[in-house]
Amino acid sequence: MITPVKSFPALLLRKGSEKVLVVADLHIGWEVSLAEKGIHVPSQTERILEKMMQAIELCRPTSLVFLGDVKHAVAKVELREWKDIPDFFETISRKVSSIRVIPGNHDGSLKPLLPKDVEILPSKGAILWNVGFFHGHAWPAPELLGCRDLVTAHVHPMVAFRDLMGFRLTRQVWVKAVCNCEMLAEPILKRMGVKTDADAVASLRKHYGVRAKASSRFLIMPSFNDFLGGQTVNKKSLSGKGRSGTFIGPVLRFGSVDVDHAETYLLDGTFVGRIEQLRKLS
Ligand SMILES: [Mn+2]
Repeated sequence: MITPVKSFPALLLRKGSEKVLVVADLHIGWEVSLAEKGIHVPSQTERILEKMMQAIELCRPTSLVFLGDVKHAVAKVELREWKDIPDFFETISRKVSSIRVIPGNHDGSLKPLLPKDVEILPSKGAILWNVGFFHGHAWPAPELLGCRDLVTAHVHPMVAFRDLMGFRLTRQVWVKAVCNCEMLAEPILKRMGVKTDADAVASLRKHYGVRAKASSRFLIMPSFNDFLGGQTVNKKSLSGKGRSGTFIGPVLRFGSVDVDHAETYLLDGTFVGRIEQLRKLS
């Protein structure tokens, strides 16, 4: 069973006595990269850690999964991250029995910053209890196309509203959509260097033993770090067939996710509306 944690950008998976807490897009060190541009924001690491401890306190998970972009600097390691990231993981590792990381596009050279017992899973994603998790910056592994539930991040989804005065309000949201995984068989096999027959779905079954689902539930997680910008999912320019190309991440760009009918929810669980309806308000 997967449930969003009320008022937190976090997901809880339960199976028997085991509980896995999933969070994404912490972007630790984001403010350091701003400082280089002359913009000074106090370090957010303390705040993120505090919020993380609150979520752990509330859910009491047995393990944690980070769904990508733990840190911010893409390839190199910023001086500050050398201290912040190990400290962060040392503190939370005392509260759970295991920590796993599915790397995102910002997680180059993350490994040396993590305690030894933190497991790094493939960046193509992983299946935990039949739920497929991948960060979203790259194509997922072929195996994930057979999952009834897919969870991704990377977009830092938000909705925007404009009032009569022209004031713009943005809020972080969960996006719940339907994904046609059959459509993804061809580009993913191609990416894997597998020659496909006319029927990519059949090729996927032949080469990987995976039956692609025609309608999987597709959940996009809000970023755990609320100090970041994100993609406004109800932007007018992201509407219409063939326009999904402006979404970030190959799966969303490919048009296999029904964005128009996707539902958005605030962190407290309030249903905001379907993306299609919300476009007139952006
Ligand atoms: Mn990302």
